[in-house]
Amino acid sequence: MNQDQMKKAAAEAAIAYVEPGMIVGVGTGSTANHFIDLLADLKDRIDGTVASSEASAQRLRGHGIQVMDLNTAGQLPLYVDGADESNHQLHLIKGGGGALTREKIVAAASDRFVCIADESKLVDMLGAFPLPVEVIPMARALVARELIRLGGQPVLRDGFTTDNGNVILDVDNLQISDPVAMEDHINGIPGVVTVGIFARRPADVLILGGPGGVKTLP
Ligand code: ABF
Repeated sequence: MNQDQMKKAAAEAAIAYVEPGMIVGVGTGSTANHFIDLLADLKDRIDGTVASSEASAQRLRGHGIQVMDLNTAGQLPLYVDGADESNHQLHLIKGGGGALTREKIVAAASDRFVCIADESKLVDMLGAFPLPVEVIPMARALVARELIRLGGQPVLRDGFTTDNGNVILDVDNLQISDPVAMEDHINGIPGVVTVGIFARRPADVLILGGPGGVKTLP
């Protein structure tokens, strides 16, 4: 079973959380794309979706699935999305796909956040994956200096603009031993829109696809 097959297996398992009449929050990335493609079979049984990126919105609409504005949808019962890393407390690193801000918004608006990933994403300590930080363009250098003071090595994601018109710094070399504290600290830097640590609002369920099938945490 290759990595993509493991991602698909996790997405298939997440479909079980979709109930008739739901408005479903939908994430971004290749694992979320498997979920979107599977959701197409249920499009007449759900009331719609809220997408965490323009890319996911386009994919959903391509299947004929209704995409709603979050302000119209209100509180959501379910959000399904991938991640770049998860620790055993279901604190996540997200944003490799550049959609971290809207992902964090939709996760915050959801009663249950089901994270889907291949087993390689489960780590003991977050930080091997470069931490994405969405930044207001004028504050790029200011934020970079503060991240360096934290021990990080920030790199501007070249040629990338987020759906919100901002830039992303990918920060290497951070030892994220206390994800909540690091999330709060980076969030407090003027010019930071979103840090890709999902610890204040972790996943509620983590479904990991592996060679022997799927494993669900906790
Ligand atoms: C998205 O899923 C991003 O937050 C994260 O970077 C990405 C993981 O990508 P993939 O599912 O392609 O491994 O939610």
